[in-house]
Amino acid sequence: MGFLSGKRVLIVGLATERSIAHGIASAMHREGAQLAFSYQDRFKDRVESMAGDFDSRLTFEMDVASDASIEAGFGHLKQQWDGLDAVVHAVAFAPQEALRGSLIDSTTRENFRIAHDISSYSLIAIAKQAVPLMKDRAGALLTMSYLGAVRSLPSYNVMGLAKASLEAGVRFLAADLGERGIRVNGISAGPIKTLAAAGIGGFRKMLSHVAATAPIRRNVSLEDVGNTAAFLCSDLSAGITGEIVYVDGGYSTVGMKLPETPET
Ligand code: 0WE
Repeated sequence: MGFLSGKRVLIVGLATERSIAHGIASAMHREGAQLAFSYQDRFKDRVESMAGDFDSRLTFEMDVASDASIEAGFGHLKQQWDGLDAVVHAVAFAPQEALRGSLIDSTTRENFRIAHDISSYSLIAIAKQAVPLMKDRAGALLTMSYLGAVRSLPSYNVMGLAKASLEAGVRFLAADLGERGIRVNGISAGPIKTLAAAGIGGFRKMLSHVAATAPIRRNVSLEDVGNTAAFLCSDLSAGITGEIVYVDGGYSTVGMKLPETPET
């Protein structure tokens, strides 16, 4: 029996087989969870097919930028499920032009608004709909963050500010929802080559720098993140809430590393 058997989990943010949401779905399916998936309109066919691989036929369109669409999505979910145990929020977006050059040059009032709306507010908007369905069910909310929330990094720019806001949201939601038995956590993953990362200049160099520097001397995999996500949505983590768990091979814990030089 898997450690998520009998749990009903909604996954928001599946787009391709390289999505972090796909790694999370695989681990949760392996541990016996029943899965539902929301998708962005353009990924409908792909998500329906991937859902099938996880024995799920519960898929629906949901645009996290629209309250009406989130309401409609949960309306659809409620027709099939009378309750919900966990939601995985694996969605982020900033306009492409915000993710290059310097913060001051690339950030506008509008791309700041969009980044914070899609990447941070959407967790709260989803929580509003999910919480009533978690009544009497030891619920869990999980989101995805990145080191740029707490450190400056090249090009991540306004997404760093949005992730800082998202991480604060995890703590405030955890405080709000704890008395209802709902836990709220985030995973701060090391860089992974997803569709969202594909268009980013210098991404390959970032991956090789992290692999060379991190204590585990490799990049993290979708499986690494998926296993931690499954744990954080399960009763195995009943004592953990308001937390950001780093799944980065220890990269963020290193203060300095010298290049490998042969000993003489
Ligand atoms: O959070 C992310 C990616 C988020 C993301 C990616 C895109 C690319 C396409 C948000 N919005 C967009 N908008 C687009 O138009 N990561 C942690 C991956 C990532 O993104 C970076 C990184 C890393 C790592 C952007 C710049 C520098 C490093």
